Amino acid sequence: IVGGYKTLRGDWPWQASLWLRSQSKGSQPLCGATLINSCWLLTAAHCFKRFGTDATRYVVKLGDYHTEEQDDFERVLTPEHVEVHRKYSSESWEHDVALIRLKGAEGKCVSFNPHTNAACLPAPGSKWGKRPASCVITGWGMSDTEHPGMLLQAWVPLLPSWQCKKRYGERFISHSMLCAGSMTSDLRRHADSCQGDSGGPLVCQGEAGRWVLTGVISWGHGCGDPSYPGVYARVSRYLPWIEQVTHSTAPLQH
Ligand code: 4AZ
Repeated sequence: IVGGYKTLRGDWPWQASLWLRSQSKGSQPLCGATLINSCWLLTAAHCFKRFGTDATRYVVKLGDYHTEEQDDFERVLTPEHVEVHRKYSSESWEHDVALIRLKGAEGKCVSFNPHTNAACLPAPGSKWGKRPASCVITGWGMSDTEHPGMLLQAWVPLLPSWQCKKRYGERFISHSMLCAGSMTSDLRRHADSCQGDSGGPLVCQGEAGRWVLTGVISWGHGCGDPSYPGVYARVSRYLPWIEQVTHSTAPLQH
């Protein structure tokens, strides 16, 4: 996160991180992820591009705040299954979403506490009105602040698609993507997601102050450049897919 601020412990209880399991060097951080219920996390498909979708190669951390320190509520869990969207394209970055299932009995994998809780998914058919929504991105990715290892946050405005297409080109921004970030250059520090934040949440505050998982941090040209906003997978487009995968009664396989 660039142009952001440090969070407070427990502020974003759905924030998770995906690590590559490694015997020799300890685990290696790969991506952010978002807890969407007790057993499932939503992340980016491209997080599995390098090391594949064998769930046993990864670990998921929940309730974490400081990556370098042992936090009281931090939990390290082993995923049971990784489901990358069938139509994900590493060329176009289209459908950059994946689901991770945690180990545990049906519907009960992790218990919630003040530091671990699920984010709300958008209501089916819901759309943000004309008003710009207040949205926040969070992550442990590259930053320009002096808080190494701490979870950072930044407020980013959602942008109309045409504005984003004007910068990246019409054919690169699909209906399943959304763009966020300030495009004016009068701000001292531009808020944006960056390398290492991918897969993590863009949450927007809806009615009654509810935080809704609206985007999955996906891609962008550089970080914090006002000419190139961050691009996110539009979660509302994936509700049927999320429903289908998380409610599948078929036995899960690796
Ligand atoms: C990345 O490399 C990445 N500024 C994620 C988000 C953005 C750029 C790069 C958006 O994972």
